[in-house]
This record gives sequence, C-alpha cells and structure tokens, in this order.
Amino acid sequence: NSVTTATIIAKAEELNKCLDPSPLLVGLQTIEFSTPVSLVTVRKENPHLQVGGRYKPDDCVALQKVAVIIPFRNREEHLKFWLHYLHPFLQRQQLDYGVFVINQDEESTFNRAKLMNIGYTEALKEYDYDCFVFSDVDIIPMDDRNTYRCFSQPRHLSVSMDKFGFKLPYSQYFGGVCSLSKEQIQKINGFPNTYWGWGGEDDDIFNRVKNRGMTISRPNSDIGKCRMIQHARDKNNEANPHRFERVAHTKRMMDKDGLNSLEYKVVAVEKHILFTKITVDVGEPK
Ligand code: UDH
Ligand code: NGS
Repeated sequence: NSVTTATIIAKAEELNKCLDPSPLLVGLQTIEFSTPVSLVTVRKENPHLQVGGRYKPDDCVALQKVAVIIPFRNREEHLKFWLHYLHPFLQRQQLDYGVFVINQDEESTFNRAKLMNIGYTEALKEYDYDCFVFSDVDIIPMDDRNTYRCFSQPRHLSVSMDKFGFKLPYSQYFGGVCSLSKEQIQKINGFPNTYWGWGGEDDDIFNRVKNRGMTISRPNSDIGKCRMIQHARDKNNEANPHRFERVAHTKRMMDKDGLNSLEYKVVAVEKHILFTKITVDVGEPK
C-alpha cells in the first residue's frame, strides 16, 4: 500500500544521501573579473542544468533544497560573472538548487529587502525549498567549503570580503550573502519592506534574528573569503536618509512589516537555462 511505498522511498533516500562535506570540493580558488564571460559560454560550462537554473545531483539525494535569491536591477555584467562562478560552485556542493533573479521593474527607488521577501514567496510556489540563500549579484565566494546551505541558526556567508580587507567591517554586519531556513524566515516575519534606497536593511534583518532569540552562524574567515565586483553607485539607489531611525525601531516594527504585509505585482516570469528571472513591481515608498 501507499504508506509502505512512502516508507521504502524515504529509507532509500536516507541510504543514498549525499556526503557531508561533498567529496567534489576543491577549496580556495582564484576569482577574477578582467575577462568578461558570455551566457553562451556559461551554458556550455553547465550542461546538467534544468530550465530555470535548476540542478540536483543525479547520484545522491541532496542534503537540502536551496533557492538562491538575487535582488537585481540592471547588473547584467555582474550576473554573468555570478552565474559563471556560482553554478559550478553549487554543483560541487551537491545541492538541489534553483537560481531566482528578482528583477525590480521600472525606475522606482531600489528595495533590496522587499525583493528578498518576493524571492522567498515566489520560489516556494515552484518547489518545496527548505533553505534560502540571499546573495548580492556582485559577490563571489572564493572557497567552496563555504556551503551555500542553511544551518541551525541564520547564517552570514560573506564574512571575509576583499573590499573590507578580508574581515568583517563590524561584528553585527549581515550584508552581502546570508542563508535562512524556511522556519527561520517565518520566525522573523521575513524582511522589512520599508527600506527604500541604500543601507540599513541588512542591520534590520540582524536585529530581527536577535529579537527572536537566534544567533548568527558564520564560517571562519579563511573559508568565508569572497570578492566583490567593483562598481559605481547605481541610479535610484541613493543612501536612505531614514535608515538609522528605522534600524532603531526593528523591535516595534518587525511584527507588522514583513511577509505579513508584503504586496507586489509579478510583471513577467522568464525561464532561462541559467536562472529564473521574475520581474516585479514593488511600488513606491509610502
Ligand atoms: N542591486 C542591483 N541594482 C541596483 C542596486 C542594487 O541589482 O541598481 C542589487 C545587487 O544585487 C547588489 C545589491 O543590490 O549587489 C546591493 O546593492 P549595492 O551593490 O549597491 O550595495 P553596495 O553596498 O554598494 O555593494 C553601494 C554603493 C557603492 C558605491 C561605491 C563607489 N565606489
Ligand atoms: C552600514 C550600513 C549597512 C551596510 C554596511 C556596509 O553602515 O547597510 O554599512 O556598507 N548600515 C546603515 O547604513 C545603517 S558598505 O561598506 O558595503 O558600503 O551594509
């Protein structure tokens, strides 16, 4: 009967789990941005991808199902480097993963944390993901021992960035790349939707995690090394003048500003080989 079939399948999957750590890891690698890469090349480098930027190992059952969410607008060159380096990296980590580029439509002020909430919500409509990695498009990890998966506490992954001299800029820094399980995200009501423009939203997320009694997990600074692609300030992402005041009030705001107040419109969904691109209208600051 169906109960025994389910039990047998669960047992077989258990026996065939991928190893932790993955035997395919190579450790520290050089990362460089001097030679541009094309999407045609990246597609050739990754013949085992399924449409939408999906992958799962074919010889073992991945330990986690990971949705990688990239808040995005007008950074095509960075995205090519990201795909070039990260697809092979995630495959060496033997993850069952999908890549979601959440593209903010039009010219309105950029809203990174809201795009992250949207990525979480939209990815869950497609597959039973249990872990969410949120990555800036311009950050590339150097060492594949830095596993892009979830841990028993929310994890900060970009702990050792070249632009900060390979250390944390301050101990509460939670920007760049982080991972949270579905349960961890629900516990903090997702991310704030009310940070328009640059700065502070990552500190707000740090506060949410703390306020719910969780701690931040991190790799050590060798394994956590990463490079950022240098760039000029973007249009319509000026420093947010309200950021300090907002960060001071996370505790009061976090139960009413987050997944439970998220509103947006999906403008387009494009399934490419290398990624799923979801263009969204996030509205305007109130
Ligand atoms: N992002 C976009 N498009 C934008 C703005 C932001 O895709 O127009 C995304 C992207 O994933 C980026 C992330 O949001 O990596 C964070 O934004 P950011 O890279 O602007 O933040 P960062 O702190 O830089 O890296 C701030 C401006 C730096 C100016 C430095 C001049 N030397
Ligand atoms: C803090 C910002 C964070 C930002 C971090 C690093 O001051 O959002 O600097 O910025 N917090 C506030 O502004 C409240 S960086 O050096 O990458 O430009 O992530």
